[in-house]
Amino acid sequence: MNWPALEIEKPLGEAPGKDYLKGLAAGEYPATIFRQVLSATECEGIMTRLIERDLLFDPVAGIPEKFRQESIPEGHYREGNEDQALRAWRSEQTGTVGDEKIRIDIGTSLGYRGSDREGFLNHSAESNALLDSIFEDLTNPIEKLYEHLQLLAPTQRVCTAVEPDGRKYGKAIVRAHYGGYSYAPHFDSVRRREKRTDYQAYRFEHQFAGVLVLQNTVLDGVSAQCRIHKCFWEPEVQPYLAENKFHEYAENNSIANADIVLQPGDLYFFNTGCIHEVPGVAGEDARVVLATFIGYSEDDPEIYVWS
Ligand SMILES: O=C(O)CCC(=O)C(=O)O
Ligand SMILES: [Fe+2]
Repeated sequence: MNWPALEIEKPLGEAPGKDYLKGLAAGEYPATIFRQVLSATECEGIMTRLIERDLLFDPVAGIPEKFRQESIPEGHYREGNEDQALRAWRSEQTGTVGDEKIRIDIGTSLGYRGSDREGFLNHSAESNALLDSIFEDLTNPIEKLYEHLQLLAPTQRVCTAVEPDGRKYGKAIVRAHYGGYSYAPHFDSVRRREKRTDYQAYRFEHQFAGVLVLQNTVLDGVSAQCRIHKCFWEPEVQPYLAENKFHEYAENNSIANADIVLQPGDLYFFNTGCIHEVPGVAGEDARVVLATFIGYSEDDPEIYVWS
C-alpha cells in the first residue's frame, strides 16, 4: 500500500507541468511537495510581523480575550445560501478542554462566509488589502505559493478567483491553530460539499489545496502533520465522517494513507476531494499555515486560487 508523495525539485526536469496536476487530480499520489520555498528565517520574520500587528498572539502569555472571540470552531462551514453553520464532523470535545483550541483566520474563508455573497466579496476585498500590507518588506508567502503552482501548470494561468463583475475572492488565508486544534477526517469541495452553484469557483472539476507551513507545533518530538487517505469522498463515506468513524472504515477497507511531513517553509499541494485530516498536537506554539484552495480542470485555461 505504497502511496508516496511527489517531492518536486527545482528547476523542474524535462517533463514539467501539466501532468503534475493531472496526477494530483487522479489521485496518483497524495501530494506534491516543494521544500523550503521560504527559509526558516523568513518564516520567523513573518511570524514576528503577524504578532507585532496584533493579528496573532504569542501563547506564552495566555490567550487574549479578543482572540477567544474571533476563534473559528472546529469543522464549521456553510452550505449554499444557508446562514446556519454546519459541522463537518462531530466534536469529541466539550466544555473547558475545547476552549483552549483556538483557530485564528487572517483572511476570508469561502467555506465559512460564502453563504452571504455580498458579505463574502466585501470581506474578501478588505482581506486582500490587509494581506498586501502585512508582508511589506518581507518575502511575500502568497506570491511564493502562486509562483510554485504556476510552475506545475505552465500552459494555464494561475490567478485569484474572480466573479464576472471583477470582484475577487480572498487570495489566501493565514490560519493559526493553537492548543492542538485539529481537523478530523473530511473533504473540501465547493461543488460537492458546499454546493456553491452561484460562484465561478463551482465550474472546476477538481479542487486542490495549497498550504505553506509558516510555523510548526511540536510535542514530544511529534509535529502536527496532514494525513491524506487514498479515498475520494463519495456519499457512501459520509456517514463515517459524520460519526467520526472514518478510521474504522479505512482499516476495514485497507485504504492507504500518507503522512505529509513538513518543516516551516515547506509548501504542499493536495487533492481536497481525498479524505484528509490534521491530528492536533497541543505543543507550546501554534501551527500556522498560509492556506489556499485551487480550482482545476484539465481543459480550462485558468486555475483559480481562493481561500
Ligand atoms: O492545514 C492543513 O495542512 C490542511 C487543513 C485543511 O484540511 C483545511 O483547511 O481544510
Ligand atoms: Fe481540508
